[in-house]
Amino acid sequence: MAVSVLAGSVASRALDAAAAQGVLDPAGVQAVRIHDLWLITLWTCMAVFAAILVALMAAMVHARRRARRAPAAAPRPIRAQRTRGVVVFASVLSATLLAALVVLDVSTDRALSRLPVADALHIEMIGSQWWWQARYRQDDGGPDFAVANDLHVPVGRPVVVTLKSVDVIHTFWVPQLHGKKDMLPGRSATLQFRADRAGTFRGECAEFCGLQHALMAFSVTAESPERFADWQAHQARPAEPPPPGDAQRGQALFLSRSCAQCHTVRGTPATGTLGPDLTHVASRATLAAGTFANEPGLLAAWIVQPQSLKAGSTMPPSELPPEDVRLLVAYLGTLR
Ligand code: HEC
Ligand SMILES: [Cu+2]
Repeated sequence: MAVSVLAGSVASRALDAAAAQGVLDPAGVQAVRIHDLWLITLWTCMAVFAAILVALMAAMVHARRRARRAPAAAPRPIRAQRTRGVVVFASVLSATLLAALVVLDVSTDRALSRLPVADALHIEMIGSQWWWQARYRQDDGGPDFAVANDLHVPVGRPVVVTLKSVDVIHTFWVPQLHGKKDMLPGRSATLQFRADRAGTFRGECAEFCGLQHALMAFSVTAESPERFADWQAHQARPAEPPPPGDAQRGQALFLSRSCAQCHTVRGTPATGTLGPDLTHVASRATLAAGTFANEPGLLAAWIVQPQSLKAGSTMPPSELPPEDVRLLVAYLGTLR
């Protein structure tokens, strides 16, 4: 109970603290284009709305004045003709503005798909209820590696993301980098983006996908090519063997319990694939798709009863004595 009360307050804030998400603050070429289109549409619609209000006011004032002057006078033919002229002009103007917006819309769409992708970084993003797996393909021949919910990309280099889903329809969306793209089970789609400035950008699933759709977030950290190369080299490495003591006993527990059947820790016999790759889990700022901050107390609560922090999560609760949970937390904490 205490844990579930706590969950409510940590859940919504965990990833907010680590990453920003704002459609009005684009950080990549494509997001800038989408933002521009949105601004043009907004200002056009506002101008049209204002013009309509002014015309409406004028008509009302006019009608009042006329009623006061000659209550029962029939409209004169000359006035009817002028009215027709105004209506025709307004209709043509509306049609022209709408057509112009359609043209801008189509040309923005075209420009979005024309990002040059030579020398792109390739990431395969797989959506599951309710978390993300990102598999990095290393072009220098290094081994592929997977991370969960925590992507890093180099600033200025295009990224090609292959989108897949293992269960239902999810939608990949990082508003500051690009628009939305669906992830359909049994199919794959691609999306290209380029981050043009450093920062951590929040992404989220934008298609209702079940109970924890709201707690299916991830982050994209754009950093200098050098820092990215360091990150990539680190993530690609297998886990260091834990130091003797609590961590080592925790590892033995991890491998003998159900954990290893669902989770992979590269460099150990744990090769499960139903849950996130935990090889470098301690390097992530948040856990369970942005649900809570990665700190020992919450991690322990998660291991005992994942549903207390994220109702419906597909990781089962474990009936472990507190001492075992403490050892597991000690071990996971060494997976930097
Ligand atoms: C039936 C498969 C299954 C078992 C067994 C299992 N897990 Fe998980 N685990 C998952 C799934 C699925 C997730 C992702 C849940 C989510 O984000 O909603 C997860 C998430 C996690 C995370 C958060 C990882 C991240 O980066 O967000 C940790 C840590 C974790 N599990 C540890 C454990 C430990 C320790 C055990 C053993 C006591 C264990 N798991 C047993 C499936 C499993
Ligand atoms: Cu989803």
